[in-house]
Amino acid sequence: MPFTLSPLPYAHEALEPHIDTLTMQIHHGKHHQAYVDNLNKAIAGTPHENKSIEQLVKEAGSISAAVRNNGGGHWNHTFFWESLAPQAGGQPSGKLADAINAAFGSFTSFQEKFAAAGMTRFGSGWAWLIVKDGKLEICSTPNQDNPLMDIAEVKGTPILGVDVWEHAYYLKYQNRRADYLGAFWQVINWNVVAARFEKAS
Ligand code: MN3
Repeated sequence: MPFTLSPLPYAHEALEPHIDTLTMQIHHGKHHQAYVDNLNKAIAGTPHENKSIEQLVKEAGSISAAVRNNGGGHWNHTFFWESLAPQAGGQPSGKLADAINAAFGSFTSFQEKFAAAGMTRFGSGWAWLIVKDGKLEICSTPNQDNPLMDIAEVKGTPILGVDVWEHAYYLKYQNRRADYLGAFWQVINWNVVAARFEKAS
């Protein structure tokens, strides 16, 4: 099988109390595992077997719905786990902080706009901070789509993303997506986001 689920880069309970242990166990061990398993089934015996996950995602417009949804699910969740850390949060510094201030006016204004993108994504999807033409932008995508996909409404290089599917927050926050999005700021690994920004700029 070409794709495998990597272990989380921290313990399941490491993001407590912001993201609870049971949610992390089910989200990573069941949901993400299912995207990997279904992706492997969907590409078995096809020319897609030899492609990287990045290649598959970029070709989303010309691959089957099963490969698009599960390939997107695999890429998005891997990216999401790597964006988080215990004892994290706070604010970015350096060039990333400057770029956020230039694009959105202030860190607080960026937080408001990013949360609004997550809140207004109807149903399941993701909110993203991307680099597009050298500048930062906020956008959102439905289902397991992402801004790398050729079919994305707004295309760019993601440097931060938040999963707003109910499975990401329902056990702890129930219908309170806004509370989950508020807690998300406490677990962002800005070092990782800054490194992605450097690479994308
Ligand atoms: Mn998810």
